[in-house]
Amino acid sequence: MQVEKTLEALLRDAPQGVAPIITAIAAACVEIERLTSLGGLAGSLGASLGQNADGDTQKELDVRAQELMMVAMRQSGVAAIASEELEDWELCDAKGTFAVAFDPLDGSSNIDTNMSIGTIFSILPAKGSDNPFTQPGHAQIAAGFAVYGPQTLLVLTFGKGTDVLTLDPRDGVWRVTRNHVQITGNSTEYAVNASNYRHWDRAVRAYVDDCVSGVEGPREKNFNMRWIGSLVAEAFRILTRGGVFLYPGDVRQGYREGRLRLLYEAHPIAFVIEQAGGRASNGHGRILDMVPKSIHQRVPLFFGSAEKVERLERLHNDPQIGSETSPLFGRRGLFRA
Ligand code: AFP
Repeated sequence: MQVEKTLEALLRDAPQGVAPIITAIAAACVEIERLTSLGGLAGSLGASLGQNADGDTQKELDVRAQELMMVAMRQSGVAAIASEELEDWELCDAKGTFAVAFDPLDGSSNIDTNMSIGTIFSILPAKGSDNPFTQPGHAQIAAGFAVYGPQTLLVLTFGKGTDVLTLDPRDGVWRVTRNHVQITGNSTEYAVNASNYRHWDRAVRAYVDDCVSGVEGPREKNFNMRWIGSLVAEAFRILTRGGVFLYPGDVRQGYREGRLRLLYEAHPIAFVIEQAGGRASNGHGRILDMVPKSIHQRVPLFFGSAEKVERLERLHNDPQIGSETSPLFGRRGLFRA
C-alpha cells in the first residue's frame, strides 16, 4: 500500500524557518475550506459587503478568509504582510525573518456558484522595518496556492520543484499526491475571457485567432477553450494537463495592465509554474524578474507550457504585430508561420 509523504515530512526539506509559516497557512486553508464547503449553511458568504482597498467587490467570505490568514501570520511570527484585502502592507513581528503576501480568497465571484476558489500566498525575505514587497519575484523563498474544490489541494514550491498535497478528509492530514509536477507541452487548451476580444491588443488577438482557425489556420490543429474565472482552478488544470492562461491588458478603463496583481497573484503562480517546467510572462518578459512598484500593481499575465508562452512573447515582440491595440485590425494573412 502506497504511503504518501505528509506536509510535515515535505517541509523538512524547506528553507530554514519557512516550515512554521507554511504549516500555519495550511491550517488556515483548512478553516477557509470548511467555511467554503458550508456554502449557504454559513449564511451569506457570497454577499457583497462593499469594495476592498483596490476597488474589487468584497464578499463576506473574503473578509472571513482574511481574518483566518491574519491569525496564521501572527501565530507564525511573520515580519510583514500584504494582502489583497488590506490597503497597505503592515509590519507584524519585528523578530520575524519572512514577509508574506497573499490573496486570502481568489475567485470570490464564484462563491455562490460552487465553483473552485482558493488562497494564494508568496513568502519573501523580510527587510527589517523596510518595505519587503518591492523585491523581484525571483526573491521568493516559497509560494503556493490552495484550491477549495471537489478535492482540497495545496500546491507548493520552495524552489525545489512543485508538489501537490491533498487534504485527507478522513483524518485532516495534508498528504503529497503529486511530486515534482512537470507541465506537459502537448495540450491544445487555452484559457482566456474571450468576451474581451474587442479590447485586446493585436498580439493577443493574433494568438487567439490562430487557435480559433484550428486546422485551417497556421497552427494546423484544433484547440479547446476553458474559462472558469478562478485563477487557482485554471492554474491547477494547467499543472495537470498543460495549456496556457491569458489575462492580457486591454483598453477597458483600469485594465491597461490587466486584472491580476503582480505581488500576490502573478509572482506566486509564476514561481509554481516555472518550478513545474513552465513559463510565466507579462507578454514581453519573465514575471519573476518584475519588481512591484506598489502592492496592488496589476500586470498582464500569460502562463503555462513554455512553448505556448514563448509564442505569445514572439507575437508581442513582432514589429509587424506588436502590442498596440488596433480596433480596425483586420485579419492577418494566414501565411505567418
Ligand atoms: P474575483 O476574485 O473578483 O472573482 O476575481 C478572480 C480573478 O482575479 C481571477 O481568479 C480570475 O482568473 C479572473 O479574476 C477572472 O476575471 P474576469 O471575471 O474578468 O474573467
